[in-house]
Amino acid sequence: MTRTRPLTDLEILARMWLIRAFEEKVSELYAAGKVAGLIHLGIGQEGSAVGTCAALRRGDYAFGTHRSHAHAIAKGADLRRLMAEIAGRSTGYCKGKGGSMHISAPEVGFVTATGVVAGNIPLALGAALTSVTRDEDRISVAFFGDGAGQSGPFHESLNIAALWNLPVVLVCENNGYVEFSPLSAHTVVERLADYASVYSIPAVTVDGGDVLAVRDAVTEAVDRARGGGGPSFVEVLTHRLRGHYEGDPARYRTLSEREEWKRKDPVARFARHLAESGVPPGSLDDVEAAARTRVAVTAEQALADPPADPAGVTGDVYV
Ligand SMILES: Cc1ncc(C[n+]2csc(CCOP(=O)(O)OP(=O)(O)O)c2C)c(N)n1
Ligand SMILES: [Mg+2]
Repeated sequence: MTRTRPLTDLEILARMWLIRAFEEKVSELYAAGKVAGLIHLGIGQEGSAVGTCAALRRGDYAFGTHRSHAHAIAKGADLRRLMAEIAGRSTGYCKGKGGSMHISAPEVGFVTATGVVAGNIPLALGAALTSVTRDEDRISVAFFGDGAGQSGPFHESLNIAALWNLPVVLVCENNGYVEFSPLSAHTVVERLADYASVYSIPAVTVDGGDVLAVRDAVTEAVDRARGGGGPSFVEVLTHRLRGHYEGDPARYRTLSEREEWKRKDPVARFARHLAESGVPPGSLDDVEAAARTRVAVTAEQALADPPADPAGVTGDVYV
């Protein structure tokens, strides 16, 4: 497989803005009643999605969660088909039948997202095994939250990934919350990377507010997987700036916590970093403006598309 050119810093910022603008648009459409269903936004977690996917090739496999718009966009999904899927349009990736939690963009290696917490980790292992048996040189990535760490499939997957030396990178987005309660209400284990050592899987914990730190950590893991070194675990410490789902009043979070998280916003932080390294503020503003314009046009097009066809509800189902 051909090596993809590494993204420039401005391209990384552009991807982060595209995701932020896209998700803010989804939030706006949801509030206006133009998008239905349960919507989980990853606003504040862009550093993880973009940093990880910046280390991947187009042909590598990625598997997402219930909070995966960012992962799909970072992997290169088509914005219009993604928005159409979320808005239940027939032009969506799954003909509008999957919605926000069941995105799939196979042409860019984003195999699927799933609403089943930890359910995607064994799937990512399956893709990694396929890659090995077909001698394809594709690695596989599973994104999952801190809530997955208390589940059976998580531990079974770590065990098998290590035992079979699979080319898989396990990216844990530890935002400290599992639905409406803090991680400490679910487990005494604070750092999910600690689980990896039990299975002899190399692990690292990185600051998800630093997109380049995430990219570098995942690059090391990807190189290990491609080189035959087996699985790695990357724990990304992150924050979600919205509630668990759109409409969640998030009363379980204090004002000071919210303020602190906003200060750590990975998009603003990376823009500040580029400004400090000499990129003219005008060009940084242009990146944000271009993302917002592109998303606005895309959303308008997607919403003009026909809704999902009820007659097709039993189609594309395998028995
Ligand atoms: C197997 C399973 N159990 C429970 C749920 C309900 N549920 C939906 S999201 C969620 C919390 C997930 O928390 P985490 O993995 O930390 O991801 P985050 O929402 O923080 O991104 C739960 C328990 C589910 N979807 N699947
Ligand atoms: Mg969480």
